[in-house]
Amino acid sequence: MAKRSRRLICGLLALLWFLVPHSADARIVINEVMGKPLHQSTAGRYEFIELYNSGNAVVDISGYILTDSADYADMCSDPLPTSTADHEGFFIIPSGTYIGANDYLTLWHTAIPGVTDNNKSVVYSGANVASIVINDHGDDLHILRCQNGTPVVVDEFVFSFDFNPNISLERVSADDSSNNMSNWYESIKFTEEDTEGATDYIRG
Ligand SMILES: [Ca+2]
Ligand SMILES: [Ca+2]
Repeated sequence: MAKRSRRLICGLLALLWFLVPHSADARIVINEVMGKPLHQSTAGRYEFIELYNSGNAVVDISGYILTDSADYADMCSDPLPTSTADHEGFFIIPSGTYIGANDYLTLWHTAIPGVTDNNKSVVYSGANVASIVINDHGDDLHILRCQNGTPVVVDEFVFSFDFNPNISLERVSADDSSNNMSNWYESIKFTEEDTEGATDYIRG
């Protein structure tokens, strides 16, 4: 190939890199964590993890993995591991799951009629080796995507924190580090007593 053609192709590829939105630049962060829903914390019921896309393009998160295991190095292998060393869980986000630009998606432990049955909610049941349960005193939460069979961390929140009942942790800034505890505050949106039907969940 002539030198000039090679230069032209390289130039076009570089231009494409800047013009086409690519997932490596997408900014998906863990935005809110409900670790201790009232009365249900040890079973995990009603726990949720909210994701936020702070980028300007829709992001396809199909196939991304949510896990509360620190043992995720082999999680993208085929077949997926049948157990993790620390007996924590994982969940493969179903195909056709997208987060719009500057939009949110909530991953829920439990299906709640009227709350989780919409296209901005996904219930993490089924394809996980053990149910994901957020420890009431902190946990490991990782959002991974698989690249050539290797997990790439999209975002992670590894924290030690004593949850107050029915009070979630909300992120302050999408740009600051997830693992900086001063980037989180306790939400007061969930102080209403939860009921079994959880119809009093206030989202925002
Ligand atoms: Ca919990
Ligand atoms: Ca856990």
